[in-house]
Amino acid sequence: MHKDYLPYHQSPKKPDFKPPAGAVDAHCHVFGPGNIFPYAKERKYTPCDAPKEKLFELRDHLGFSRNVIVQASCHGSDNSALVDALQAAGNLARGVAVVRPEITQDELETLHEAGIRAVRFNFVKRLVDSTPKEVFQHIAQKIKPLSWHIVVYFESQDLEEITPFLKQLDSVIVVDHMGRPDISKGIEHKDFQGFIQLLEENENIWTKVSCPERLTTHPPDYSDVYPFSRTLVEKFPERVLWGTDWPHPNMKSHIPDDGKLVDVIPHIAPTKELQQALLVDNPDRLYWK
Ligand code: 0GY
Repeated sequence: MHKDYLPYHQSPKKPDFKPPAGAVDAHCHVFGPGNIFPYAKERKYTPCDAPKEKLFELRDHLGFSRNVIVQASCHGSDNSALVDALQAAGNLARGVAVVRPEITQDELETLHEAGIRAVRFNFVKRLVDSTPKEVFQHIAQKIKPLSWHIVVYFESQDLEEITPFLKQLDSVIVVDHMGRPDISKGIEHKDFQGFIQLLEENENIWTKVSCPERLTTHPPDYSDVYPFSRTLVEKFPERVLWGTDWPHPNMKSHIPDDGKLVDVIPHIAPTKELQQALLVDNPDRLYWK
């Protein structure tokens, strides 16, 4: 672990909000342990180990039933730690992998059997070297027979450049962390309105209303992010997912308390129906059917 790296919270509070039965934390990671699953040579950061046992403990502590574990850039395209966690979780977890364009159909089938249901395309420059769009297109074609979807991670200033590419992809696309809006600009700003328009015009595009801890301008109070998440939940109740983002790689401002993150949910999904869709029905449709 790098000396400036903030490890995850060691004793998160028990949330006041009780998630519905079957609730899914649809964005979290496992890291290492590095002595068994070494970090990738090309990584841009070295995290603290965050092994599967700790993730499953947190899931139970927070009152969740299931996880969607997302391959993070520090493990590159070696999905071994992720697959190991999926195998240990059985039906209680699904995964999002990062794959090389040379991957064979047999290797994809093996990942499917382990519980992988999507690939992730990462455009965030501080996390990965850039991948040509043709390479992503090639991968998008390869996963078609498996009916996987595509998770994309980018920052709001890149939305305009990426939009034509997103429109070419005809599978379901899930945008991480609401496309990382600049909260200080407010929800009326053209960037966030552009993101809403993208979802209005493309019914195959979903988003995760996650990461208030990264987006807020006054941590650890996340209330300035609520209007953004709530707008998306209310406008697109059937195309939103929620996740903790545990173990919160690359946080600089503070260490988030995962229990407090769960307590954000009723502020952004204020009715039982919206909570059921966000936490159970939507992830079920995408990952467990
Ligand atoms: C997240 C966010 C980050 C990191 C990664 O793949 C990753 O390394 O996704 C980040 O630093 O913003 O979703 O975990």
